[in-house]
Amino acid sequence: MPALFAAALLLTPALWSGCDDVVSQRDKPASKERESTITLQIVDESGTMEQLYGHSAVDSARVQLRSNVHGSEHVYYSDAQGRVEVSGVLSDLYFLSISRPLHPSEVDQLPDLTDVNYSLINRATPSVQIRPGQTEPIVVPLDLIFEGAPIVFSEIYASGPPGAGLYFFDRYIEFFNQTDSTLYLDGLVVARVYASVYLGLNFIDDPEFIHSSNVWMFPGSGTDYPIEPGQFIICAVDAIDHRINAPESFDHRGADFEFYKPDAPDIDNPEVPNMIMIYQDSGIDWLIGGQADALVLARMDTDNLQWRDGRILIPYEDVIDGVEYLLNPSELDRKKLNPNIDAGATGGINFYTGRSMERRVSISPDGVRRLQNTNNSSVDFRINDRPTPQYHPDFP
Ligand SMILES: [Ca+2]
Ligand SMILES: [Ca+2]
Ligand SMILES: [Ca+2]
Repeated sequence: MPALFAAALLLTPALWSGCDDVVSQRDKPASKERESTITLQIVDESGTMEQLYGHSAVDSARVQLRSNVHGSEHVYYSDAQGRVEVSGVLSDLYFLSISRPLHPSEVDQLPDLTDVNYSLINRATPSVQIRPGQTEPIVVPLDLIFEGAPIVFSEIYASGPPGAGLYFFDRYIEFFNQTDSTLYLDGLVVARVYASVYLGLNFIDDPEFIHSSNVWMFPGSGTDYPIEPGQFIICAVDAIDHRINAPESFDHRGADFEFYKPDAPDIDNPEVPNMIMIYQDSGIDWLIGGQADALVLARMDTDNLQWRDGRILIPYEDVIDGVEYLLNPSELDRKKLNPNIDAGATGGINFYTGRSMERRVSISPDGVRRLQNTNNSSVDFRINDRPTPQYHPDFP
């Protein structure tokens, strides 16, 4: 963790509170002053709890706090009144992930809901500031979401390997089948969310669409490329043995797919199926940001594309999953992906460090292992020192 937050430490005044730590180890009273006790009041704003129990308090919610500067994590469960007492934590900005899955028996009592995988989550409040002397409870509203994303981004490796100069063609993205059924990747779209700091363009608040100038599609005509329950697949920039160019990198000859850009001098491994380029306005290969970017997986009508100002429009309702990453993941004001798809951001990885971003495993009360997807990458993802292509270390 320390390296992950090194960038944040250099950039924020929190550095000075970090220095206080060293002093305060010899000066206990000062240290005590910086620890805070606050109450979170978890309130359902969707009307679901009201409908079920006649009040808006959310009981049994799993509340996860992660300190921005210190990296420490705390997990609590709300009581019958929807309260969580957070005690003895250091003052800081905390990323917040709250999830209260609805029990199937609760869903049964709600005629508007058609499936079983619903959760109340804190979409509108991805973080809280905890300061000493706060006496008023912090009220955190929850929304109802359908947790149905059948296929999720499980890992993004974009930084490039160490010790190989400016080499970064070993990048890959990894997907995971969260369901109990065989699914098909055929025709699914992978797109990069467009924004331009230089042109002052950012479509984060667009009410309908993601704007993209980098859109690729899985091959196949419907049932050619299955992904089995619990399977991890990778799409590599080039399906070659990268260890020839970068000793710290990987042999991607066994990749599931590769991005082959037909209008460029790109490499095509005939053994590995190619991702199909729909549109990419620049670059000699599939190109994503090494330190910051946002990607979505979508199922959309690629025969009738909608365009605006030279970019493809992707309806939000077609998005299956989306992830944003930033060089400083606490700077959420730099986001470009709508918070309804990803309320937070992972990242904090510098170029050529060989590190990747990987979704965490969550274990349900009945012991089922899934990848955490609360639509908040600040808490759903963690950082790997070594990428894990086609597997997850916590997923036997
Ligand atoms: Ca390629
Ligand atoms: Ca190929
Ligand atoms: Ca992996």
